[in-house]
Amino acid sequence: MSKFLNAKTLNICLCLLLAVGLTAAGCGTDDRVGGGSNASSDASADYESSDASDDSSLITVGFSQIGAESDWRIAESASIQNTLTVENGYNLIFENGQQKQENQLKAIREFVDQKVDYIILDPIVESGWDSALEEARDAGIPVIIVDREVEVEDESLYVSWVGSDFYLEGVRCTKWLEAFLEKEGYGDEEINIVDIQGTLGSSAQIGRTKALEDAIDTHGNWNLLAQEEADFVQARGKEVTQELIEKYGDKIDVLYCENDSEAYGALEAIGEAGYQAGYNLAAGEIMVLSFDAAERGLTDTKNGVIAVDTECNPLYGETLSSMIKTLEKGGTLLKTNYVREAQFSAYTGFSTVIVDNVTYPVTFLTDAVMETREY
Ligand code: GYE
Repeated sequence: MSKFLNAKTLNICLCLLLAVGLTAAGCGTDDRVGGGSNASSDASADYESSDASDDSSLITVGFSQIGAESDWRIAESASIQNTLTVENGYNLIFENGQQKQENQLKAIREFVDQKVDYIILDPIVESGWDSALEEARDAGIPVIIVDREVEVEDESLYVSWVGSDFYLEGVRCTKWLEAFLEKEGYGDEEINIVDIQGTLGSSAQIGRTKALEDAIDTHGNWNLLAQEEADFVQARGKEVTQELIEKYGDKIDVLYCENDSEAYGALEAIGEAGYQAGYNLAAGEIMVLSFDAAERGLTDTKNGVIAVDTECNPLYGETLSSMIKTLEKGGTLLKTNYVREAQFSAYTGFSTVIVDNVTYPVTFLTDAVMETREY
């Protein structure tokens, strides 16, 4: 953005979608800030693998989790571990994949050997699951996919998927950026954007990256300076941002971080390099965009150092429990279930973004809003 270079040198509502009654926090509104208990303390739960108990009246569920790479992931694990409890009628076997698909494949095979009643899989990447899921299907074990998606030849390998529309999240973010630039008179300026990507091949990365690339294609004045993978991890987010600042320095206008943890790292790197994160592009501030809306991400958003945080909701515990209960009663689930999500900013210039003729709220972040958050 030439003009700025100088300055810088200075909740899909699941209840609608599942065929037999489900509950999901936030149903009925796109803005999930309205209710629920504060689950942030759940994040202290133990995420180590756990073993099956012998009580045969319990429903045994094997959950293959990706790892613990981000606040989001920790909140998701806590939600599932705190819901699929013995008191609620479950015997949960939790396997932490430590960020490796091979560990997740091994976990699925172990669940099959253990003859669990259900398998829940949160897949690190989309491809490579066919044979392990075939083994589960051959053993008659229903598989529910959560959060990220799988790309399989035969869709009957899993019963149902519930997760986010990652492309829509990305589009909501880029629409916010477009509206901001327009509103602040930067609409015709050159805008240099850097994409700090999540784990390559994961649904969250694929959808969010594609949304940015599509927006860049339709905005002649938006330039994609670089795309670097940071694996959804804070430390990598920091390293990658340091390298990018060294390489592009004053040129960077916008950092599109594909999750909050990367944004935390990016903010550290920005500060250490002597830059400021914020909205004032003309004064040389770097605008940080993020996804997840975890507690710290929203605090940073309230303070204006993350410009907009597009929610990705990790609280799947109740939803998964409802899905399993539906299957237990002989009910059926829709194959594809999107959760509804919100978007947050401390910028007051506008309060909605429009995507494909649908109007989505952008929630102005206040302390009162923060208090209603569950993760
Ligand atoms: O955005 C990120 C996490 O798959 C939606 O994975 C999830 C993503 C989330 O590590 O923080």
